[in-house]
Amino acid sequence: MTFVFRQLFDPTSSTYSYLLGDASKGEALIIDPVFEHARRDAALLRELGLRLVATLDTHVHADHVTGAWLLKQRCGGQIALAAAAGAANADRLLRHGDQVAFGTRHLEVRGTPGHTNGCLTYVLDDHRMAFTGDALLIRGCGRTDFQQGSPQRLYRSVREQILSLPAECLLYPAHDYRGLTVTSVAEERQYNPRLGGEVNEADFAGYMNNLGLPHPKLIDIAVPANLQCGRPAQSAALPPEPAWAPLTYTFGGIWEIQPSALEERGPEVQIVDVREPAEFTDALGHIRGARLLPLSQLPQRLAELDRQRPVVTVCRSGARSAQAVVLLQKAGLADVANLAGGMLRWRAEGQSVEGGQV
Ligand SMILES: N[C@@H](CCC(=O)N[C@@H](CS)C(=O)NCC(=O)O)C(=O)O
Ligand SMILES: [Fe+2]
Repeated sequence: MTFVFRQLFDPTSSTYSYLLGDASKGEALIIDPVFEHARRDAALLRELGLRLVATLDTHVHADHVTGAWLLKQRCGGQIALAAAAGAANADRLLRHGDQVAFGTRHLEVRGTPGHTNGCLTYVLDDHRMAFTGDALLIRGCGRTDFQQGSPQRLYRSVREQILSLPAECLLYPAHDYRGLTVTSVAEERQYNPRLGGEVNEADFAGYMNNLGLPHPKLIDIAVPANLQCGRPAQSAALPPEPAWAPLTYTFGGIWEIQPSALEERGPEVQIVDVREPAEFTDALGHIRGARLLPLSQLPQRLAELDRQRPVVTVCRSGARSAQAVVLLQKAGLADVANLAGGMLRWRAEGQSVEGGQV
C-alpha cells in the first residue's frame, strides 16, 4: 500500500485538514490546512518522507485562516483553490473537471457552490473518498447566509456532485462540531436531515433560510486573510522559530504557548498575568508563580522583568495578553509568548491554580 491518508484536527475551529500521499513517489497534498498548525503539518510531512506538492483549500473559510501560504514558505509546493474564490497569492486556480496529481494518484475537482460560490469538492481518483469542504457536513451542511451563499445552488451541488458518488464512497468534511470524523454517501443519502431522503429544494431552502446561526467569531479576520491565501501583511519579516518552547505562530503575528507546554516549562519561564488586581484573585484564580502586572501598568514596569528569561503573558481569554506580547516585543524582549486561550483554557484543561474556586 503506497497510499497515505491522515486526518488532522484543529480544536479551536473544529476544522479537519487532510494529508493525502503517494509514498511510492514521495508526494503529498494537504487539503484545508490551518495557519496555526503549519509547523505540525510540516513535521508530519517530514516524518512520513513526503514532499508537499500543493495545498488545496475547499473554499474561502470564514472561521479560521488557511495554512496555505505558511506551508508553502516552509515546504514549497503550490497553493491551489477555486478560480471562483477570487483569492490573491494562489499558484493554481482550479475549475470543475480539473485534476490535481500527487505521485501516481490524483484528485478530481468538482464545483460544489452554495455555501460560498467558490466551494470545491475533491474526489479521489478511485471514488472511494471525497473531501466535501462545507458543502456537505456529517448529517449537516454549510450555512448559506453569507459569502454569496445560496441554498438552491447548495442543494443542486450536493445532490448532483456528492450524493451521486458510489454509495460506499467515504465523505470527509471540513468540520465536525460533535466529534464525528467521516461519513459515507449511503449514510448521508439516508440520514442527512437537510439534504437526504425525500427533502426537496424548497424544503431545503426553507430550512436553511431559518437557521439563525451567529456569525463565526473570526469572520472579519479570516475572510480577508483567506482572500490572500493566508499571507500575513507583515509576511516579509517572518520570525525564526524560537527554541525555548514548542510555540505556535498566529496569523496576528505573535507566538502562543499551549497550557500543557507552559506547565512543562516550569520556573524557568516568567509568567506575567496582565489582568486587573481583582481578577487575579477571582473565581478563575491564577497560575502558580504568576506575577500580577496589569496591562495598563506594563509599559511603566518593564524593568521588573528579567530580560534573560522567557516571558509568558496571561489574561482571562488570551486577548489582552496578546496585546501584552506585542508591547513586550516592541520593548525589545526576545522570548515572549501568549498563553493560548488564557485562564479559561488553562482551567478547562484541568491545570492547577492558586486562589480560585474549583
Ligand atoms: N461557531 C463557529 C461557527 C460555525 C459556523 O458557522 N460554521 C460554518 C462553516 S465555516 C457552517 O457552515 N456551519 C454550519 C452549521 O453549523 O450547521 C465559529 O464561531 O467559528
Ligand atoms: Fe466554511
